[in-house]
Amino acid sequence: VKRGEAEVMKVSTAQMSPAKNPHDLYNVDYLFREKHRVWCRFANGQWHLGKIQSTSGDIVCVMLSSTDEVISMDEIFPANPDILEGVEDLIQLSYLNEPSVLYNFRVRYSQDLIYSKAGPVLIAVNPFKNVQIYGKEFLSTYQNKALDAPHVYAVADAAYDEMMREEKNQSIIISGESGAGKTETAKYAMQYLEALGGGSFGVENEFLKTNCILEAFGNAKTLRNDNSSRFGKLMEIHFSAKGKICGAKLETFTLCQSRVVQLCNGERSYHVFYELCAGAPQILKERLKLKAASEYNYLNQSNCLTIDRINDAQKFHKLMKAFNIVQIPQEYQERAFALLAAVLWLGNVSFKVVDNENYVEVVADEAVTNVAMLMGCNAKDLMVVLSTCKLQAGRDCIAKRLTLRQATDMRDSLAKTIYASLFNWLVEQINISLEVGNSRTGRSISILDIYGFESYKNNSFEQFCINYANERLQQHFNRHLFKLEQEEYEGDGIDWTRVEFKDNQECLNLIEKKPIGLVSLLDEESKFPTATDTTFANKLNQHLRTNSCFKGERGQGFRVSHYAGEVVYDTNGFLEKNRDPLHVDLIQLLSSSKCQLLNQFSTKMQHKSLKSATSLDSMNQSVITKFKGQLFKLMKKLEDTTPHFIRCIKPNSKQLPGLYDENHVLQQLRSCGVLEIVRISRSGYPTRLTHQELAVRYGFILLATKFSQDPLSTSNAILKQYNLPPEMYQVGYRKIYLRTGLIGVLEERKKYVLCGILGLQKKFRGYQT
Ligand code: AOV
Ligand code: MG
Repeated sequence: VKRGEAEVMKVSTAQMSPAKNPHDLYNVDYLFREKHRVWCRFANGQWHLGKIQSTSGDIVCVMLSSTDEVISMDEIFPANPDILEGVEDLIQLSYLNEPSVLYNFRVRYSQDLIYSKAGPVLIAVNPFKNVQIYGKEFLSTYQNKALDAPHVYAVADAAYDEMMREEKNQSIIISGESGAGKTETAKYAMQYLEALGGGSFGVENEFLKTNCILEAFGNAKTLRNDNSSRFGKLMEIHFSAKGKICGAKLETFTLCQSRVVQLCNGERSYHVFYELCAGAPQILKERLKLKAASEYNYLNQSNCLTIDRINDAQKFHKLMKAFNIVQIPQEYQERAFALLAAVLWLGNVSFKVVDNENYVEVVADEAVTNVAMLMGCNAKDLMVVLSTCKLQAGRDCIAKRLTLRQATDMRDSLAKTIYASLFNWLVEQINISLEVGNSRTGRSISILDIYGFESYKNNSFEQFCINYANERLQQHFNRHLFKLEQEEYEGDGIDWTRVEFKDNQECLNLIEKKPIGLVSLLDEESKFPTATDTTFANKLNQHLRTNSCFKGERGQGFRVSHYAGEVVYDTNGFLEKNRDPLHVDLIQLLSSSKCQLLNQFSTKMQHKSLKSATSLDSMNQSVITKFKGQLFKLMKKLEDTTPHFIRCIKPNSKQLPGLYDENHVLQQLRSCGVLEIVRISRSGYPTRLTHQELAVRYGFILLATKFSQDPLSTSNAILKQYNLPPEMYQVGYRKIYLRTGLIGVLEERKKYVLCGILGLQKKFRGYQT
């Protein structure tokens, strides 16, 4: 095809038939007659604009303007007129199809318009650079409602208004794949609410600072995102009757612990370790026996110690400031840093084999003495705990030496336990400082930011948990945007053509179904001491084969078709990570420590292990079951709120500005059903009034005789009286449903009618006098 030449394409007219999408209102004849602009998909998957020249049978001749390549083409879609280029809401597009939507986002993205609407959902395309659309000026513009362009501020504003008006708890639910921009978006939402509701209680200064602490301890560089959240968080902000922030509550979900001890190449452990090594003042460094990050095995195993454009030392100073604002006492800050140093030194503890059965002893070097010093423990006790396990033999307790593998596991287990306890302790401290005074329901906004969907070459237990959480969240999204909406129309008997959407129930069944779902089978297998990752993989294959979202893989893998794409998991380590045993010896060691924090941690753990021992459900302690419980609790909480959805889109996988990878974007738009959402909202009825509400607000126009026993007929009569076009509303059994904008028309006409009546009354009174 030469530039500007007409190309004859073999396109079957069936492919272009309007039946492809009844809502697109396009018609092949019309397209051809009008020399319509169309999108043509080339073999490489890219879309190009062209103009239809003529048709003959199923052959269509299209003029292309942008390529010199020879291509074969097999699909065309109508393009929107120029005037609709880069619209704010996809609802405005005349032709709703993938290339048009992709193009619309591309046009906006190239102008730094990163936010758009897809009906009720805000779409945020990550700019990977600073865009001048935040800060004081924009905050006040949105507060004064002087601007209504799509923005995260507008979403926060709508949530706030609705909360104040309806006295109903709201939620802002942010989703998207890893690195798409959820955490940043959540911070901007918090910033807006802080500006709007700040003032009286002083808490608002604190809750933004909590992000700095949480990110230091809970975020890390992964291959997908330099600042990837490894935990989920729900920030619930409470407001007073006057709409001022009066407190906040932070809830966090499972932190990936294995990152503390084990890293993939090119990834980092939690930021705080590098920040501490780089930024601690000299005195602190000496006290904690700190060295450079490169000296620690836990940090230097992945060939990645720094992040481009990030100054870890500076970040450490910010962290210390945030600690002060959140009012964590100086002595506790130091204890926390000492424990971080202890974790680092633990990674350097080594073992030597002492007999020919591979049993080991701890090497008595600076690493182990430093750990003992930093933990406030006796060095000998520590060495015993790390290299032996206690066995009960009759009345006696004997110590059995551990093998190298067992001892390393024990050491890593201690490091992970300390780190996870420290993280939970920090969350508690933050909550104390944000404490909600006098909270009542109905006046809160919760912002949800979890770890995004992940798919790597090698996916393990962590990815499974993360993707499971995203699958649940996707269902919440589907329920609200597709299911509930359409069920209401259908249940109320109005004329409605169902819009199909990609339901993910089958995948959730695969994971959650009892007694044979992934979670149950994992728990069952974790109980067998002799089970291995291979027996687990076999078990899955044997029981789950019939689920269409599951496929066994050769070796010890399995494949799951998630809503956002297929992921191949490697069962290696699943059982061990799921068991996550609490070693009694470790708990004892912590309770013997002189460090108050470690004592607190051990008391908590003892409490937990006691609880699980007395619990009927012996698998109470399994990581995945706990995770599932947390997720269910979260979903229940969200169900009691009015949701506002934000979908973040990652425009490229290189984390680069200005790069818009169409295929990557398309895959994300498909996985969350953006086109379907727009279709539903376009043909849907966003305003709903019960018949009673309609009668109270607008019924005065009817003569008393027209009021019928049947509320449905009364509503029909009222609407007729206002002379509204019938295609703009529907009357259901319980409610009437109005298309976008119709409520405004009704209000206008009501005013007009009222003015008329008032005028008449005046006249009438004039005659009387
Ligand atoms: P995520 O939360 O969705 O990933 P982040 O919010 O951490 O993603 O965003 C990743 C990076 O994208 C940030 O560090 C910024 O550099 C950039 N970014 C995102 N949003 C914006 C914005 N509005 N303006 C400028 N830069 C932005 V994960 O936590 O990995 O699922 O687990
Ligand atoms: Mg994040």
